[in-house]
Amino acid sequence: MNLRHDWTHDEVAAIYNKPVLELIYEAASVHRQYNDPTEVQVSTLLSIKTGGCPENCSYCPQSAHHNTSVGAEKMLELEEVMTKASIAKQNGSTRFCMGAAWRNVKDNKQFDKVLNMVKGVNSLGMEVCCTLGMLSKEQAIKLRDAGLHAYNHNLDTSEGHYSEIITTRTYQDRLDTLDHVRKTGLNVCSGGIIGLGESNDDRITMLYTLSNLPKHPESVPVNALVAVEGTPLEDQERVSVWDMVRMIATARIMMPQSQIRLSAGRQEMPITEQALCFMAGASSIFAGEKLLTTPNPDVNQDKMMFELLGLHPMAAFKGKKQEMAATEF
Ligand code: SAM
Ligand code: DTB
Ligand code: SF4
Repeated sequence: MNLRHDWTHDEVAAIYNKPVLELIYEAASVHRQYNDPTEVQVSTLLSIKTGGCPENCSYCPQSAHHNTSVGAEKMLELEEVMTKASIAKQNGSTRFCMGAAWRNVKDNKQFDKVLNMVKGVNSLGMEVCCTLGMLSKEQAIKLRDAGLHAYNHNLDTSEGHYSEIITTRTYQDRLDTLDHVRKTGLNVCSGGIIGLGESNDDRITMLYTLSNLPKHPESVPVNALVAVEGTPLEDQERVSVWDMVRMIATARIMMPQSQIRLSAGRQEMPITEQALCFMAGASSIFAGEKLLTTPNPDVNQDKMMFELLGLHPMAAFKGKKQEMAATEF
């Protein structure tokens, strides 16, 4: 089916601003045309290198610029990562995403260690994802050859709002890394955060940018800000479920074959709110009691929610088939 890469800003705004129940209905219909709405891709996150990050992202508890309870830690050892990945697999996750609080990847021993972790987790039959900051094409190739399935690198907000949130890098830096990842043949995971003080127009512009990339990101995380004490955004109000629903539904309509991931913020959301997000086209979650550094619902809570809502976890590498179809743009 036809995937569009020529959405106009006005079209996106018209979708985002529809009466919310109409928007949910439309997104739910599109979701059913392209995907099995009872399947949810379950991914587990692990912070393999926590804290002390030189970047000044104002939402992030791991930035060395902010005084939070998250300190700089040493990189995890391979053994610990393998144990965590096996547990995640036993608990129904088919994707394992390793995060490092780095500005960018450097060609050093630490990167060699990450490459070994990628090999190890890949050997468990899980989809391996990494989020390590900026990346060159050569580094992306090394990750791909080690068995990486996807690379996460979020645009986070609109280009216009970016400098209000981060000043240690530019939006173009972000787009360049996404280009390196895409050209290497890796799957792209890229989305954003709402609740940073951005306007609706910033949200619309971010979705416009994501959907007009040469190929839609295979996964699009929609994070609600987790306001962490000690960060400049500590006093931001919790985002309303209707804002999450509008983001998810608009992303679903514009990028119908992508996994739209209901990401950070679930800890504060009752099942009724999460159900609205699934209805609006969310098709993936992060599972496990911790995201990178902040709490998330535990696996038993999610098992209960899946039972209640009639959802079930998606098999690994199912997205692969969808990607083949998605190349016909
Ligand atoms: N350092 C790498 C980078 O920034 O690309 C990778 C790790 S970074 C923590 C990954 C993503 O986590 C960020 O792009 C951001 O979208 C999300 N994130 C970080 N702190 C968050 C928070 N407090 N609330 C919601 N999302 C957050
Ligand atoms: C994404 O978009 N959200 C995840 C993952 N990609 C790496 C990270 C959320 C982090 C929330 C704050 C924390 O736990 O430190
Ligand atoms: Fe560093 Fe990533 Fe956090 Fe920004 S979001 S401070 S780059 S860990």
